[in-house]
Amino acid sequence: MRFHFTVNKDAPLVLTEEQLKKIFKQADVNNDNCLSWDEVRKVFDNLGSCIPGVRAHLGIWHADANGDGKVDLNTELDDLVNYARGLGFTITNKIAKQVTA
Ligand SMILES: [Ca+2]
Ligand SMILES: [Ca+2]
Repeated sequence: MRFHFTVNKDAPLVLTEEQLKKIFKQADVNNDNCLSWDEVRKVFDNLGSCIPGVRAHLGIWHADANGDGKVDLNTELDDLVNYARGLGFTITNKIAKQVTA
């Protein structure tokens, strides 16, 4: 089967909104339907950020509409995803199986 890409095939594949949503939803390890700083930090760490702790702070700051210091997966996730998308993370081997599963 052949796939056609409009982008240069050597260019890294930037994570889509849907893929980022999936990654963040899987990051809720204690299943409280919120992402804590630590849970967000792990995501940015897996995405290959050099400064995952700072990214987690900024991401939560962008998304935390009700100010409880966490990102609610039902109401606040979109803003966190938008923030992460703006950083242009690409699919690495480490996360490929996570987004294709
Ligand atoms: Ca959680
Ligand atoms: Ca919140």
